[in-house]
Amino acid sequence: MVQATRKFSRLRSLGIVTAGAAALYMGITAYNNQDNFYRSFVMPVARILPAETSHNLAVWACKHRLYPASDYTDDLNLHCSFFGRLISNPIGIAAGFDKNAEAIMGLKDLGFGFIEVGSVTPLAQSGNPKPRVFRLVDDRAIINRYGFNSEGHDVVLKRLRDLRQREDFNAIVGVNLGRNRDTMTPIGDYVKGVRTFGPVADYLVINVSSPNTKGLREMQSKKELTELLEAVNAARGKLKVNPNVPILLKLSPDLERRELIDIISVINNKKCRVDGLIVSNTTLSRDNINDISLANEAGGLSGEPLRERSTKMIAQVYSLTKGSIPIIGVGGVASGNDAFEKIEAGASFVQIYTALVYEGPEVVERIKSDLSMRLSELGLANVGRAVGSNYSKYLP
Ligand SMILES: Cc1cc2nc3c(=O)[nH]c(=O)nc-3n(C[C@H](O)[C@H](O)[C@H](O)COP(=O)(O)O)c2cc1C
Ligand SMILES: *[C@@H]1O[C@H](CO)[C@@H](O)[C@H](O)[C@H]1NC(C)=O
Ligand SMILES: *[C@@H]1O[C@H](CO)[C@@H](O)[C@H](O)[C@H]1NC(C)=O
Ligand SMILES: CC(=O)N[C@H]1CO[C@H](CO)[C@@H](O)[C@@H]1O
Repeated sequence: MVQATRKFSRLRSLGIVTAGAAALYMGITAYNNQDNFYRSFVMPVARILPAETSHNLAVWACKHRLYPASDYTDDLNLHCSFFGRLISNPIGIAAGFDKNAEAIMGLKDLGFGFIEVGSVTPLAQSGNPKPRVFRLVDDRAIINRYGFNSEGHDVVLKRLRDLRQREDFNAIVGVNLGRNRDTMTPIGDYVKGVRTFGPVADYLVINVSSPNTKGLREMQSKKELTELLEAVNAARGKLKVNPNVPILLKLSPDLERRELIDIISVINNKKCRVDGLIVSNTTLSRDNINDISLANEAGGLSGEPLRERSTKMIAQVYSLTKGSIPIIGVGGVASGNDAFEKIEAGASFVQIYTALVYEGPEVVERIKSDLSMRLSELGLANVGRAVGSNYSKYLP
């Protein structure tokens, strides 16, 4: 037993050293442009490590800009307007990768058109006990129950301010706002988030992710959402700097159609207006999972098993809003085709997270070039032309 433990711990430290070396090596091989380097070398090494350690290592590598900067030039057909700002492509990194805004420049190097950091909670909090992240490798999926570990507003605000001072800063950065676990004033936490990050963010995100236990509570939740959105809108209106910062609402893929209709009726109310919707967060469902040993882990599921569910929900939201509110589509996107499906279902922009873990940083370039080619083949001059172009295909 002791023997085995010692062996395991030696293996683990070896893994950490090797993966660290691999991260460094990636910087060195930048110029060799080795295609499957990540999939054939880094990923197998990283797999030895606990999922959270690899995540931290990946953030660390981005922070120190060890990944080779992408030399792919975004085709003109990918250029688009993002809430009034021009971005060179519609592919972003989803919330939860760079929770504390440490790796923005490195993520920009990978070729993302926009970057979402967070979720950030007002006070620092450590989240759930470990282990709390699980790789379902054969399913190309992740289950996480981080529980919103965050360094808190002050630390993240300082990082964003410092970043904006830099001469070479040119990224579009959204901040995903969280609430503290033990807060007595959830709405107050989001209001604080708006006040703190409104002036330094290109957009803000709040979540209505947690699906209700139906029935009685529905009226209640409609009222709560109204209060929340009125409060954050009012807080934004009072900002001296950036009072028009876009506010986006991130939705759970587990909402029922009736709940979706309720949410949309709330945001149609002028005082509760939001500028965009993010569809979707992780799911609590365990459909389409092969790895039954991990399927019972509590937490939100992301990656391939979430893909279709999220695309269908995008189509529903698009049809309910008649395309009047931009949608960021997220959930299981790992290829140009996956991104195109989200777009034809109604998304104006697309985010990824889990695919980065399985495919490596090169996936960003691959998604962009395949998407661009697809648009050309279809004779579409710009990605905007494809938005919602076939949403009914994804409706029930
Ligand atoms: C490890 C992990 C942590 C996440 N943390 C957050 C978070 O803090 N806030 C949030 O809004 N979404 C979070 N997400 C959800 C992602 O932003 C995204 O909505 C979801 O993973 C679906 O996209 P994907 O299938 O491309 O990963 C997290 C996802 C993962 C895998
Ligand atoms: C996302 O979904 C998970 C469960 O799937 C939930 O715990 C979490 O609060 C949701 N919201 C955000 C912002 O991640
Ligand atoms: C919608 O998708 C279907 C099935 O893939 C395809 O046959 C059809 O041409 C598409 N329509 C448009 C307008 O893109
Ligand atoms: C990050 C964060 O604050 N997530 C919250 C999303 O909304 C649900 C329901 O209000 C909360 O339980 C989560 O903590």
